[in-house]
Amino acid sequence: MKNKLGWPLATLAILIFAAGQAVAAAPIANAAMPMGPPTCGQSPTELRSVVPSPVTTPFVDNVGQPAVAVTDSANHYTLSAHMDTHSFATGWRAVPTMGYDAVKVTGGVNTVLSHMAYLGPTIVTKKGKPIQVTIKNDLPAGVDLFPQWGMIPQNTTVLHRHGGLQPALSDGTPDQMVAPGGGTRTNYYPNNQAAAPIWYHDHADMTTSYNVYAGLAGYMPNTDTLEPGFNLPTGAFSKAYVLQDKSFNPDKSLCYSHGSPEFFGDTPVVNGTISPKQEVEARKYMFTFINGSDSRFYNLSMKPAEGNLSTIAPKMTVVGSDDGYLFNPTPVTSLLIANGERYTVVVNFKGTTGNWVLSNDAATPYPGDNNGIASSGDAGAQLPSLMRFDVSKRTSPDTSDIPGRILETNNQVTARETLATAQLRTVQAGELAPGVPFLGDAKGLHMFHEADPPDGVGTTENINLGSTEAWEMRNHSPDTHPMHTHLAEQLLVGRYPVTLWGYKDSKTGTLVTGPLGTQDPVTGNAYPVTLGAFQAPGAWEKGPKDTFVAPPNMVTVYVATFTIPGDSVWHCHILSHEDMMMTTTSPTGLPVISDGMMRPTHIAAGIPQNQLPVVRNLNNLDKLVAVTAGF
Ligand SMILES: [Cu+2]
Repeated sequence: MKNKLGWPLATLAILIFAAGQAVAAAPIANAAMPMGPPTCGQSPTELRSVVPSPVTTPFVDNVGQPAVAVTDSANHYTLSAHMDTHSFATGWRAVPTMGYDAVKVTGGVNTVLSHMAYLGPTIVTKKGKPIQVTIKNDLPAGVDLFPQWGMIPQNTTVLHRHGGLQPALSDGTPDQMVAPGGGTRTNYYPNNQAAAPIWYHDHADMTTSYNVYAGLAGYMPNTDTLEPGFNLPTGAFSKAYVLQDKSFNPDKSLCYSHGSPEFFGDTPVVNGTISPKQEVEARKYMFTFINGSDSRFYNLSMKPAEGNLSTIAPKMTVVGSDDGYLFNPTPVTSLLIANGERYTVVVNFKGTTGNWVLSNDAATPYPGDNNGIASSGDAGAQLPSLMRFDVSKRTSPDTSDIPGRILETNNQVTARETLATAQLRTVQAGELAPGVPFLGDAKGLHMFHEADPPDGVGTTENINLGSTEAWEMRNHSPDTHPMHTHLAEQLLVGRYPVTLWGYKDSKTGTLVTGPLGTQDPVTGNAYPVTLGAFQAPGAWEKGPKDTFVAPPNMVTVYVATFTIPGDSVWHCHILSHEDMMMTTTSPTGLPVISDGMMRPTHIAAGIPQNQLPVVRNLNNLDKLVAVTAGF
């Protein structure tokens, strides 16, 4: 989206509807909320913080690692989603947040086993060892942490395990809501999958962005018996970092102003601490980066801190992504990580001295108008420095390694090899009005809730159980969207640039073509009319994944075999896009409600797919993606 919104009132009228029908748990507009100038963070029309957060000296506090979750019975955890208070920096008072505690419940009373006032404890799972996790919603109903938001949340919660291959009923889809005031739901995780940096986070219908911002997210890596053989850095030399951006009120409490339709904070927070530092020895470390931000992409690199004259920069090698290890670990000098993505990176500080800043130069919103690099033209605030690594001498030999190849159970078949049997499905992303993104199928853009206007099409992604599908995501919106599919390990096939879009005029039947934004005015449908040459994935994004960077003016193709029956979702992982919960954003001040970039999936045996062509190979994919058969 652009920083200035020009909302046609007719469009607003389409988008505004009663929260009663299919969305009973949706938050309600806070009529008492004053519509004056914002008291913190973003304004309705500015993605930069118009009221900057209080400043703090960076790189003072040490970054922590989340507590490790303790079971309350054999192979069972209970996570209590609760309100708490947390200090984001030394000298800052503890302010209201949400977190998950691992608890044991006896007679309705929680005994805290692993405490987290913000974020959640780390649950380490093992391949072949199933666990159950009960989510207990100890949030109070109707208590609003962020009045700037203009909505009164219901404080329902959903526990979603992102990247896990679990039964659909244990997945944590937006409709699997748990009521506040002590409601529970138990999810079963079979852990029949390779070692992977899985994470968990809230997925409540239309309030995911609110709940994750408040703190409802945690790390849940799966391990297997192959992993120790890779000889990567482990133990104290392996760390996980949840990267987030926040805004704060003058009183140091969290500000969530939800500018439209993205949120960009002006303060970097890693594992719940503002601009922290990490002491490291001059050796190899394995870092898992989790983008737990609402809307911000990060383009990570290591830059010398002020005064550091060392000329040997720490070397970054990507060894893993969302759902497992890369077959070919790949050195990078910078690494783009979009919302919901995880990358596991070995950083070698050997030979370096002094302090190094984990830096970021990603545009906000991404990709902006400077090829993804932050520029003065960005609508959102920039965060050039996230945290600092302070290098000291090695205290013991570094016997870890970066293997030339990593042989895992889920990384030896390439995306191209899967095309032999894959069937091609078309999906698309576009905007129905400027700044109002939606997802759709080959025919047009749709809303999530079945009864919703304007089309009420229900589920369009009906998938035959056991089949392999390549999805071509036609993104004719101005933003890059991180596209996430639940319950499937996917691989990136590649991308095609689009130079001309088009649609068939419903009255004349003729083909209308034009640049980005050219689309059927009624359905929002757009076909790629002119395609550039196929672009192979970056070496770092060839591993097992579940979330893909889908740039504008591109057809991004990713492939998966769907092995889990049931109902789930695919969506954009910009949390404000999947929620599309905007209030203070429209010039009229009216609430705008719709899960804009959320779509259902239905996976079952025996669904005929004769309409989906078999891809066979890359040459044929070129032809199929270029086909304008719809005209
Ligand atoms: Cu999006």
